[in-house]
Amino acid sequence: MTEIPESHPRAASLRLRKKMIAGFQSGLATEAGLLAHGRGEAFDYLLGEKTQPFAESAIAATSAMLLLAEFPVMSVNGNAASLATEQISRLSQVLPHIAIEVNLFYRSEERIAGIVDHLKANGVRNVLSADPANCQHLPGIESHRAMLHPQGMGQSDCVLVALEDGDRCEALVNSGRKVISIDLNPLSRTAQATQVTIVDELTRAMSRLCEVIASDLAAKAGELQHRIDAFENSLILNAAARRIREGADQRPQD
Ligand code: PTJ
Repeated sequence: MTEIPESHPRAASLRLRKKMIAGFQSGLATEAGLLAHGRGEAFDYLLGEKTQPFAESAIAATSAMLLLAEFPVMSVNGNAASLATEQISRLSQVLPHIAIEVNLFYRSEERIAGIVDHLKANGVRNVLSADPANCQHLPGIESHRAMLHPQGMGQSDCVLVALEDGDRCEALVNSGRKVISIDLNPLSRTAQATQVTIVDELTRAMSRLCEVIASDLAAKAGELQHRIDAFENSLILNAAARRIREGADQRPQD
C-alpha cells in the first residue's frame, strides 16, 4: 500500500483510512463499515480533526462513569477493532474491571472469532463474545446485536459504545443501563439517545480517555460523582452541532 508522507495535510486521516482498509481486507470490518467510516470522515473534517472542548468534557464525565461503574463494558464492532485495537488494549489495562465485548451487526461466527483473536493477540484483556446457545437478549432488538454475554453486557451497569446503531443504543438506554457513545455525528440517533456523547474520532477520543482515567485513578468517588452530576449532554450536542456549522463556514479547501 502507498506510504503516506508525514507532510501530507490529511496524513492522520489517510492513516486511519488505511487501517480501515486493512481491517476490511482481513475480515474484521465489512463493506458497510467502510461506508460508515466515510461518513465519520466528513464530520471529522468539519470538526477540525481534533478533540474539541465539548469532547474533553464528555471524556471527563466518561472517565468518572467508568471508574464508578460496577461492571463497565465496552462494546466493540468491526470498525472499532480495525481502527482502535491499541487504544482498546490500553483501556483494558488502565481499567482492569472493564470487559471488552464483541458485538456485531453483520454477525458471523467467523467474524466474531477473527475479531476476538485479533484483540487478544494485541494485548486486550477480558475479551468476551456472546454464545448464541447461552446468552441474554436485549429487549426491543430483532438483530444479532440483541445478544449479550451474561458476564459482560448482560450484567453491565455502564456500556461504552462506538459507531453504534441508534436502535440498539436506545434499547440499551431503555434497559436501564448507563450508556456512553463515541460518535462523530452529534445528530445521530445514537448521539441523541446516550447519557454521555463523545463527539470525536474514535482513536483520538480513546487515547485521551485512557490518559484521563489514568489521572483519575486516585480521585475520590465523591469528586467523580460531582463531575457526573454537573454534566449536561444536551449542551455538548448543541456545542458540537455549532462547531460543525462553523467548520463548514471556515474550513480552508485542503
Ligand atoms: O462491524 P459490524 O458488523 O457491527 O458493522 C458495523 C456497522 C457498519 C453496522 C456500524 O458501524 C454502522 O452501521 O454504523 P453507522 O450506523 O453508519 O454509524 C456510524 C456512526 O459512527 C456515524 O454517525 C459516523 O459518523 C460515526 N463514525 C464513523 N467513523 C467514526 C465515527 N465516529 C467516531 N469515530 C470514527 N472513526
